[in-house]
Amino acid sequence: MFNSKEEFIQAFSEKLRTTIGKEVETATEQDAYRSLGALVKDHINKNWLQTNQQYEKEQPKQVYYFSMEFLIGRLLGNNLLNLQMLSIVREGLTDLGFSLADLEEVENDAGLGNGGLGRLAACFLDSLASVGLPGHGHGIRYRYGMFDQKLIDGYQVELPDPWLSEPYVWEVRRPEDAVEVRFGGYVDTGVTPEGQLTFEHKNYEQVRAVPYDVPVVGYQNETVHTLRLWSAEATQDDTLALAYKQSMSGNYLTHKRSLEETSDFLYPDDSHEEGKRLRLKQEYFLVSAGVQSVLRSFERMELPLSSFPEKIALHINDTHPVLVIPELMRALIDERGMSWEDAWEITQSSVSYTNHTTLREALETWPIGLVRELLPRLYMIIEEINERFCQSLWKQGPGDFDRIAQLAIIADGQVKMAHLAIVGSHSVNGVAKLHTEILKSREMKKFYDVFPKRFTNKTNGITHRRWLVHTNQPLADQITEAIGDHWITQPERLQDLLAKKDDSAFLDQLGKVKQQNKQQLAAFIKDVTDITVDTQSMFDVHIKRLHGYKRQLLNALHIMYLYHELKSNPSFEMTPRTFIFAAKAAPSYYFAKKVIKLITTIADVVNDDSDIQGLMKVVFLPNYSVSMAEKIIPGTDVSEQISTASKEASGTGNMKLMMNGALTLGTMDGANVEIHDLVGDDAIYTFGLSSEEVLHYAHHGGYSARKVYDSDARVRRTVDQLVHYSPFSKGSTEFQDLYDSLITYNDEYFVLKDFANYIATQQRIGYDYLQKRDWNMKSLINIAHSGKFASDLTIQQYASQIWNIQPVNIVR
Ligand code: 26V
Repeated sequence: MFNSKEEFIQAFSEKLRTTIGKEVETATEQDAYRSLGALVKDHINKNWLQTNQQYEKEQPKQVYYFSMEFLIGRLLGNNLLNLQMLSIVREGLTDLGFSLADLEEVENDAGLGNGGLGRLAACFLDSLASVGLPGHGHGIRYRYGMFDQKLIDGYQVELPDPWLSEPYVWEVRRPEDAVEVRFGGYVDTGVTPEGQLTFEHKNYEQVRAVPYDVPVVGYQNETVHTLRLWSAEATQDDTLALAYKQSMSGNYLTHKRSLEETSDFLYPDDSHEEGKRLRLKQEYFLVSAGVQSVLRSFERMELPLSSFPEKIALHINDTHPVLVIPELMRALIDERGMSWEDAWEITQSSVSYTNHTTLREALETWPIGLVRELLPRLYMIIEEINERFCQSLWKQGPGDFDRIAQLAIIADGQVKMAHLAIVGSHSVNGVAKLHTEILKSREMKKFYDVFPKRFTNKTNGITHRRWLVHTNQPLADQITEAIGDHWITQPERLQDLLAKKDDSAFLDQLGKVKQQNKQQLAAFIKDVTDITVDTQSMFDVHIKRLHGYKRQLLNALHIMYLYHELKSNPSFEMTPRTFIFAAKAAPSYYFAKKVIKLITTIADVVNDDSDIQGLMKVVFLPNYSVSMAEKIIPGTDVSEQISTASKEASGTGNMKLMMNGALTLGTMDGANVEIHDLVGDDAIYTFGLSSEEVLHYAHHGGYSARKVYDSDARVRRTVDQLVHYSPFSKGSTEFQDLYDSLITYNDEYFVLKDFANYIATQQRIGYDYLQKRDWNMKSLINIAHSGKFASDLTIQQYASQIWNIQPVNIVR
């Protein structure tokens, strides 16, 4: 480590010479970024090696977190923070004429995820390393991550995200740990002379899985864990290559491409399960490579297989990696000669599963034919698991065919991945209290009745180091000045801030920090969109994936309503507002894309209208990403968390915004409920139907959007602007389908039902915003309670209640 700025400058200049072959004077920002990355990596490597050696020697139980998504974003700043190198590096670079902030911008975001589920995985890895709990990630090294979103004429257009176009400084390719993954072919069943069944997989196609390891650096400890990202390559089988050359000449390249294609793209849709063959191939690719790799490290310990669950926990992030269950069974039975019963015992006691959604259309099911064709041996194993499970159900309730049909893993021509996950694991958890209750009492009730002890809640969390210490340094400094820095390693200590609740000077300062952050955000907005916003106005922020249930449409309709009032009602009073949106829509999600077009249209109309100047601006920031979130969140006043109650499993943006002093305007959904319980009625703005009411309507009917439309003039006036001649529709049919979704198709997400309530709550929040001292006090109450949502705490609950792993102190 560097003890001084001078030492750093010397090491950095030397790195520039040895890696890039340049002197500081001629180095570009790209050069400087790469040398700095390499320098930081040198330091990481020592701890990485040490961590691995100590784990090999002490053999603690370790968790492997399997996830199709790790939305890690940029690593430079976070790694510097965790290595305690931030200030020396910042100052040294400044002396050399570089700015650390600018170098951070050089790094491409690793956008290997869609949204909350992928970001959660990244936060969990950070926390595991930072609290010293032995745990690593297994994921896919997609050649193209989440698509780049461009706006053309206000419409979303998707472009590929070539994040690997520059060398990725953090990864290490480890060809020596490559494994083969097999697809297709058929299974030859035989019997040994001793009467044991054998299964031989034949005529398969083989893909080589090569791991690229990314270090996960703990906060100011010596721990460095591994995020192992698998990349697909054509197998290095020379005989295959030769055969192709001789018999089918040109086809070898096509064949090679088709194998490598496996890890090309992240599927950018997290709302509609499509049953695509390549997606299933990706899932098995991750699972098979990961399970082989875990078994290799286990076998290096030279312990009996029966102790596998004492040394290893396998966690699956949603059902996407659920094939871990049959794959481990296959490895134990076919390749290690174990009995079904023993293999089942090991598998079930090692695997645990998190459910992240109750939306029917997002639940994974795969057509039997596809699974059987692509994964013939795994299909046999799934059939056997299903058979045995259905038999056990029969024993509990003979003759209850309905129940068995509803719980079966294979039914209606489909393999139901959630059923496989519940049956094949020892733990099923939801991601917020409300979500877990809905799983237990409704969506998974029948399973809960069979396995009551298996279900638990683990409310999501976020790493406060990235989302507060790193991205909001002014606020972090103010907190530390007031209560010391213990909160950085013990986030629940943020509660000590409550002592400052009535301290005017402190509250004042909190307001100043927010103001400073808003100015930075305004500069960013200007830079990206050329829109000038008023930093004295209330910054109202709605940032997340675009989904019907997240109700960006409700927010948009409210802006249309305000605009109409401002234009037509001279006595209408309103706190000046800046509405900020950022959201990507799945490329095939027609409705979501229309909502983007509506928001960008509203922005064009409102921002151009001289009557409205000083009162309202609307901004849609294109290409939302982790690094963009880091810029928006510190400057937010109001956090929009307005999902249809019962639909948002947890939310994590709500936690990040709260932690940065924004007040939540939200429904009683997901973790909003827990935010409400913590901060109390006065420091959150809740509105709308309860989850019970929504679920009641969903099951029993009785909601008529048209009745709301007919009876509420404000609803009618606003909704009509979508289709009648208005500044937004300009007489076109552009928004006819949005209108139809509300009126003709009865408003699936209860937008109109909650509209009046939303207007009233927005009015109240606008008024309260002007009471600066009170507002700052509410902001402080939110920050003080946000430590509850630090992922360090969440991960400790997973560790003690699900994985049974203990912390290890790495010493150098
Ligand atoms: C589903 C699918 C299905 C089609 C293929 C691609 C794909 C990719 C992801 C998903 C999962 C959607 C579930 C999800 O992201 N849930 C979110 O999880 C967050 C972390 O627990 C939680 O905060 C959000 O409320 C929840 O919506």
